[in-house]
Amino acid sequence: RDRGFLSRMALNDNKAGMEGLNRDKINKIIMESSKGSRFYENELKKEQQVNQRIERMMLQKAHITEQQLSKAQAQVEKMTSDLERGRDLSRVIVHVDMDAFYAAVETRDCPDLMDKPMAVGSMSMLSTSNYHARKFGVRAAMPGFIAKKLCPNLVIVPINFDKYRAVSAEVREVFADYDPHFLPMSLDEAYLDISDHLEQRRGWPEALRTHRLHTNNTGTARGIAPNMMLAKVCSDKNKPNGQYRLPSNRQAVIDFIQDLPVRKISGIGKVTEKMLGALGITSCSHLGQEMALLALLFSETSWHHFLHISMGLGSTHIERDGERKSMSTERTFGEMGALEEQFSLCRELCQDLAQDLQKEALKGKTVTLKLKNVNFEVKTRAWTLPCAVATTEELFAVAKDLLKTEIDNVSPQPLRLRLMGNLTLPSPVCLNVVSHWQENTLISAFKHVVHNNNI
Ligand code: DCP
Ligand code: MG
Repeated sequence: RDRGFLSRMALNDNKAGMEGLNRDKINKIIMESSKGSRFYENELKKEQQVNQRIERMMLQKAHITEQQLSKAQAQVEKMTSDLERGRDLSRVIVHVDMDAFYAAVETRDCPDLMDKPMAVGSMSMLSTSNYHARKFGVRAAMPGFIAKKLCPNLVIVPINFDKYRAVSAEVREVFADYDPHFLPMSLDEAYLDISDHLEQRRGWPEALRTHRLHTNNTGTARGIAPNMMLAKVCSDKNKPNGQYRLPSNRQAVIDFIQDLPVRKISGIGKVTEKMLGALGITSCSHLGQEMALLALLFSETSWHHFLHISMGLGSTHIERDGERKSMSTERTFGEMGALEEQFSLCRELCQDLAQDLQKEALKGKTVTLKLKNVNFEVKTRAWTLPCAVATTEELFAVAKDLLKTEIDNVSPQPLRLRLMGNLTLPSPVCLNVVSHWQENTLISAFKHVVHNNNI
């Protein structure tokens, strides 16, 4: 799949609704439109770094002895049988993920969009696209101007975050009926443990067993499985508007995982996919077969993770309030104009963070602001307060100062990005407000990713 000399830039079709596309044609357009941009240059740099990592890994592999391999094999086998003994198939975990979330909300408000290829965002960046648009290769994190080349009839609707937040709140009310401790992962995604609910409803009369809310225009995919890792894969399987239930028995889990591409697993991104690919590993069953080698080449955390995946194991316990260590949400924005806009965005992130903190009755002491500059270099600035805070104003008071310091640091001239159509962007393209709960424990991270394709 890594054709073309810059595979990182190639269409990422690891997304529902993007199967069977003409990748070569789409990639040609993406490459031609991106070449020379800072984004492209940075991707090129990252690609070279990954290639070097792979070279080092292959060199290391060449020096592995039979003895090392059999020792590692014994270690893997021991761990496999320990993990097998701990396999828990008793929980029913649901992963819910809205279909084309922002696009679905916009379509609810403008039904004419239903049959048109459409995306939400701007000419500089798209946040998502509907399933029609995906057939053209148009997807989230792609600049709108490239999307327009792939699909000239694409309708681009500007982002309206307040609206998505309101829909999300409605949906979360429904989740709470099934699992009051559900774990929201982003506005459109959550894990629920419905085991207790299923137990309770056994005693309910038939009429009560249908939810009071009937379907609306917003499609939803659900994945039901014995653990979180599998449920996440299952919800993606029958997208859009589908459900997939993986039965709670060991054989079904093993069969399910066999031919599953590693990239389908949450946490395995394009870099890991490429490194594993270099070792001939593309499916989860390959992972299982090569565990000894992986134990020698990867860190302990990584190979333990791989082993869990290859056995179809995942978390069966959704972290409850208070034990919660981290939450994050990702938003893609295109343009940020003036300074005021950066500050108001910063405040918005603080507001999101405050809402989530308050929902879980948590507070944080350290506010971290993460910034990415035009050259895609990441900076993190943090400030620890004497006592824990939780409100928007408290968080913003700190985040604002951190942001201001960074903006002042690039003076006299604020860094400017050029964009298509002579749009001018200020420097930070990525904002991350993170709050820590107790010492060094991350409880909340707000990722705000803004790509810049300043052609
Ligand atoms: N989002 C974003 N930037 C990204 C990815 C997503 O701003 N790089 C936003 C827009 C999406 C929402 O988050 O509508 C949910 O993300 P998903 O990855 O679940 O994507 P969708 O819900 O749009 O599509 P799918 O049907 O594949 O779930
Ligand atoms: Mg979704």
